[in-house]
Amino acid sequence: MTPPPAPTPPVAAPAPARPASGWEGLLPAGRTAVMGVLNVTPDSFSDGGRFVDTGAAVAHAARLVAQGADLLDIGGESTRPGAPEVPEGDEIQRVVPVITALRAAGIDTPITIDTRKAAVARAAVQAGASAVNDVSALRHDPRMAETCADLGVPVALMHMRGTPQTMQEAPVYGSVVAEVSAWLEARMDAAVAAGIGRHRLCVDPGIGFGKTVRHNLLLLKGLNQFTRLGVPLLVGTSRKSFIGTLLEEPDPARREWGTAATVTWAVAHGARIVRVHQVAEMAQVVRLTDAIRSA
Ligand code: PMM
Repeated sequence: MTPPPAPTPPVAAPAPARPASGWEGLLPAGRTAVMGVLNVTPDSFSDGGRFVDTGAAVAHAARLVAQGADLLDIGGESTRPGAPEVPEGDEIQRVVPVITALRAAGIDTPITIDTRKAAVARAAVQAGASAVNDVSALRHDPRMAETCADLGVPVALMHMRGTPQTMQEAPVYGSVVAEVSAWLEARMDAAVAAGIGRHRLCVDPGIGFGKTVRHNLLLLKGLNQFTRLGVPLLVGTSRKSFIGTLLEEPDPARREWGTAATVTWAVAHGARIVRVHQVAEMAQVVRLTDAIRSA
């Protein structure tokens, strides 16, 4: 009688390879990334109406890349205080032709789609966007978290109190840094629970979103505390109204020196990505601050 075959020893399952699809795969190594803003909207607070036309938007995006943008953040819905919501079909019509044209022109700079809507995120990624920037941190659209998990792209989670319609109604915090940080941590947990790997997340304290001037200053002052969350930190101060208030400068386009101060501070205190309108100038600011930091 032939003996029964020896049981096969269990084969250790190979460790799953860590997908190279997180934020670090999109960002330049060893220096702070400059995210150039491209709003394809009629009403964003600082550049609204300038790039509604696809040709003008593509030309501006190409200019931002030539000036040193490491990422392009393209949005089709203004999130300025009180802005009305844009139907998703209109938002898709604004952003997808721009993304398609940029990719057709051979511009391969990573594009983040600035949207709160799952259908827009999906259409933008299908057209060539590389990541999703959601100012509602996946709260606005109940399908957003599962869509981002399914698309397998990096996601930026930004803090906002309420919605763009309500966020500036007398915001109150106990300790703004502690509260925003705990909130972002909870949103990270929700994203991970929805199937978005931690390496695919970055966080943003949401400067100007449901904050007074003092809250914005305290968030910047305490910025390095957000690095404890263990994911890249994105900071967007460019031309925002707290700079206008402090400098008594109503024209957003004339807030660049104030923006430069905040970008320097953000880079020195842990920002991995800075979101700016004036890329050529801010890329210089970032380069010098990086050089001092790493000397
Ligand atoms: N600010 C605006 C829009 N999107 N996204 C992130 N992650 N962080 C920001 O600070 C941010 C954003 C509003 O500014 P805009 O009207 O100039 O785009």
